[in-house]
Amino acid sequence: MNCNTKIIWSKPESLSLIEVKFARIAIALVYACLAPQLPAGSLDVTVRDSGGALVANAVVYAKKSGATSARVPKQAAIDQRNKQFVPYVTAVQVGTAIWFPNSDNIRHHVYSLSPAKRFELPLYAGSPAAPVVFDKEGFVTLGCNIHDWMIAYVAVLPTPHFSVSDQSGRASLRNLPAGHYTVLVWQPSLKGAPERFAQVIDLADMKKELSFTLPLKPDFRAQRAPALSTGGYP
Ligand SMILES: [Cu+2]
Repeated sequence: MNCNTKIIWSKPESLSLIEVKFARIAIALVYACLAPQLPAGSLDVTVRDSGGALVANAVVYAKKSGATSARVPKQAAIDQRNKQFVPYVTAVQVGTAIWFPNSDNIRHHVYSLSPAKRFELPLYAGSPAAPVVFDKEGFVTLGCNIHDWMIAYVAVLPTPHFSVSDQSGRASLRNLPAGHYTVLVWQPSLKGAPERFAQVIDLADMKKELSFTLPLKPDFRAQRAPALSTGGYP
């Protein structure tokens, strides 16, 4: 915002309605420029399982106390490549539209039976005509009707502050306005609800580090498609 806006004031009785409107906008801009800027903090989180191993694909999200986050229309994409969803875990804010492009040269049939978002995109190639809007908080499991091993997850969150942990179990949240936060972690293999392991922090203009240790179920995911020679699917 340009804070160098100059207001040329004249006697109120000489102002037309349009001039009054402009003067009001200019005053509002000056107030916005003078409003105290809340300092922003950052949060680095490490996620481990009960055995101490670093955990990837964990969704770390922070809910600010007393704040209802504005829903800013956003978009995301989950690709289908080599008969796998990419990425495996996607985190979005409630209201996000997700595209499901199919980069394979075969057709896929994407669906979800999860209460937070039930939908299906019947057999298709290329990109569907429209994205799917995830309009309800929750954790959504995606599958493909043709390829049973294809699975992916969408964490639909009530906050714009989130990150997914990498292979080193690290997730970073940046530019968090100062305040109290409840920090939660969800992972597809998590035993129990994220609230069970929540941590409350007070974040000011600083960098904070947190670690979470979560009980996880064994991950029996098939890592690749069965070979055609062994009677697999096309
Ligand atoms: Cu498929």
